[in-house]
Amino acid sequence: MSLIEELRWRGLLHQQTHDDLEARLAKEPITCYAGFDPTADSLHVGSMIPIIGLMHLQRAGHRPIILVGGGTGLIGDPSFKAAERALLTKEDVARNVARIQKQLEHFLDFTGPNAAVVRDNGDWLSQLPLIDFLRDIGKHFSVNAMLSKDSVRQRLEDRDHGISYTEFTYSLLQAYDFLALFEKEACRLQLGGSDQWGNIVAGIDLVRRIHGEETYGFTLPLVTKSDGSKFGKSETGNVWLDPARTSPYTFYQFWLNQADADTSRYLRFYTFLEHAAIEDLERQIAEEPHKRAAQRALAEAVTRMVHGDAALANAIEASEAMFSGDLKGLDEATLNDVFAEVPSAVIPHSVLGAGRGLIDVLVEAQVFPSKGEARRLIQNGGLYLNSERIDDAETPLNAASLLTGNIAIVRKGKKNYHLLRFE
Ligand code: 383
Repeated sequence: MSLIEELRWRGLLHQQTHDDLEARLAKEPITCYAGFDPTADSLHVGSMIPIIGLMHLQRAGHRPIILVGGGTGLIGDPSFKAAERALLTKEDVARNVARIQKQLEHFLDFTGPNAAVVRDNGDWLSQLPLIDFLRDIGKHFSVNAMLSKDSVRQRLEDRDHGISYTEFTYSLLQAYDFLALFEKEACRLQLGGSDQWGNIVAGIDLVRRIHGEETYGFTLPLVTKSDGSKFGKSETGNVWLDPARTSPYTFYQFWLNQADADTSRYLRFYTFLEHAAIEDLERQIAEEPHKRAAQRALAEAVTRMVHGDAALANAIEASEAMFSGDLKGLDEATLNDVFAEVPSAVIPHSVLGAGRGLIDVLVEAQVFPSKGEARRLIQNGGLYLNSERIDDAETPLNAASLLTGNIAIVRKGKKNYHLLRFE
């Protein structure tokens, strides 16, 4: 199977600029790039798609360039964005560049004949003299053509959410990047999400006008969900690659909880499992969906790729504990991870030796609005401390109430957790 056939099989090929891209890739190794703007200090699961594209290209012998937008991040890409973005400070952009560069480096191979390289477009964009830029680059762009691009249409039609001159220029900067990488690195292919089509074509046109040479582009799909809701959000917000923002446990759970209707697509997009293995999992979705083997395989593969084996093992262990309701045996770090997003209360450690009642302290820690409410839940058999049901409203609170370290976990009903930290 050719690389293009492989990408097509996986549903990763959305649009290509040239019909002979496949032949060009088969002929000899190509240098290719994808760009990432430092709009936040972490990438998220949506930004992984072009990274995966670069990984496929590198596995097929091509040379990937990761471009971080230290320059473009100071401007802001308006493509398909409903409103003007707030400008980031230069300090924030520099900090974000360092962080996302580190994340990106994790996915590619920086050794061998087709070693990946990282470039920062701040290195050339921040040096551009305005007059030269307008004369040498700007002359190749027709404002009339720019006004007709889908990516900015909404902003041009809606006067309330117009577009600044700053953002309108963005596409020229990305085009200039392709030119710079063509000249400096002999780069001839750019990939990106489908929202990047206009910017990619702008670069190809610029290289053609200035050098009379052909460069290529293709886009990958933007990931969507079958039920129409937005992909890449967990209950608590975006699913980030930074473990400090989205814990490996939450990350693993995000993939594990995908709907049957989406799982096959995501296996093809996000994993490097063999075709036969994916087809076998697809059969299992159809025949024994309750076993969720495909979701498990998906969650394992992606968590391993992003967070490594040890974090994956932890996430699986924690998931099993949460599923069975038996939290004993989880260590403090894992508990902090699993319950990172539940409400927590800090209680003075001395309370443990003060002979106080459990529900008394729970009201004080605002786990319950009143003792009456706590009693009612106990009567209904719905209050748990460290996975043990509490049957007696007079249960005392003491050192034996701790699960591990200085942590106790309260569960109200089926899955309403609170974390108590005794400090
Ligand atoms: C900057 C300079 C270049 C080439 C590309 C860029 C970044 C590009 C952009 N990309 C998005 C981003 O950074 O804004 N102008 O947030 C997203 N990407 C990837 C993918 C995606 C795109 O990082 O479709 C989703 O994640 O391309 O929206 O010379």
